[in-house]
Amino acid sequence: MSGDGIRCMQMRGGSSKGAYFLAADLPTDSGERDDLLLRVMGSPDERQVDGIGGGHPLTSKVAVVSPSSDGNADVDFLFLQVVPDRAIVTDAQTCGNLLAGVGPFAIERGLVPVAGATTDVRVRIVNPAPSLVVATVSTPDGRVSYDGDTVMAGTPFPAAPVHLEFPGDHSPVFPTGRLVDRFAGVEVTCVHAGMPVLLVRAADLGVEGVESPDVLEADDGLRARVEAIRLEAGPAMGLGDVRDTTVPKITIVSAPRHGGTVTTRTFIPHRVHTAIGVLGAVSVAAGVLAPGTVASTSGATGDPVRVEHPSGFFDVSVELDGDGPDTRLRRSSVVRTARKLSDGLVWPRSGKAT
Ligand code: NQM
Repeated sequence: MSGDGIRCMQMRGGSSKGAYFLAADLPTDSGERDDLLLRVMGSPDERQVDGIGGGHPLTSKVAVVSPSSDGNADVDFLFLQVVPDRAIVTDAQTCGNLLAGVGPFAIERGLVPVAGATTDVRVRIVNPAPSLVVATVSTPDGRVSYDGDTVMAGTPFPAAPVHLEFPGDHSPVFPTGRLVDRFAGVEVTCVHAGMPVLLVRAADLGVEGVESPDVLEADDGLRARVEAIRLEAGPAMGLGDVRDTTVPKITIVSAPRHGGTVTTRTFIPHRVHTAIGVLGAVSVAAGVLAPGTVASTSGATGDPVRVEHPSGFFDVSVELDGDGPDTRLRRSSVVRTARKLSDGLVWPRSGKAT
């Protein structure tokens, strides 16, 4: 810590935005850390007006980065979702969008040396379960470059690419051991290829599947059905009572409209994503590729699966092993961009968050 301020870098990671900290700059006690982060971000308050959170789950995210004790990784990445309007900080999920900023942040903070025109940063995703990813960062002049031509739906301006390669841990991608379950009277595929996601056909929820996030969020009946499905599916996926957690997500699937593989609208889980999460998209892609799910698309290949979403599309490269309920993830990769927005000190409001 420095004075009363805390060292913090704000970055756009993929189509999301968050506060990046070195673990050494935060309290080691997780309760104290979470209380501090609520005050830094301005929660609990829908607008987060007294903090640096953006008043939406996609702009109220925290990355905590530290040197890794795992010989296969350079840094550890702990992701924390700070809920805007409630005093909740949850480590129940990771975030592939914030992950896109972890490599650049690790280089900027001197945790990983620049290796050449690009630098590979081996990241160990800590939560909810450890996994490895290699982030290839653009470092042309001995430092991180954020400038480039890579265009990514969900963010309006081009930037330098960050290539994310997930080796896959060969864990089963259908956590209930079935390709289709029935929850709250609706056929659902529960899939987990980095993010627990429930796939539901748009027609089974009485929607087209191309509605805007605002329209879907305003549909109280739909929201109630989605939540009823989620509450039944959570325990079946081994996630326990999911009333107060941000997983599983629910992705409404329907036929592609723009030449892609599938159309998606994703509840995360109460607001509707303006695009789609990274690992959320990888999970959707796994569900699309495996035959027999509610999202299976005949003829789809994993190179890439083009996931259409409210602001464009997201290409995911996926390879699966095995078949049926025993399908496993061999590898996946995506390209994202990230950008440093500010670097300095943040001042949390004083007192306790709750
Ligand atoms: O699925 C939002 C995001 C995410 C998560 C969410 C993400 C991922 O877009 O890997 O990136 O689903 O809560 O930031």
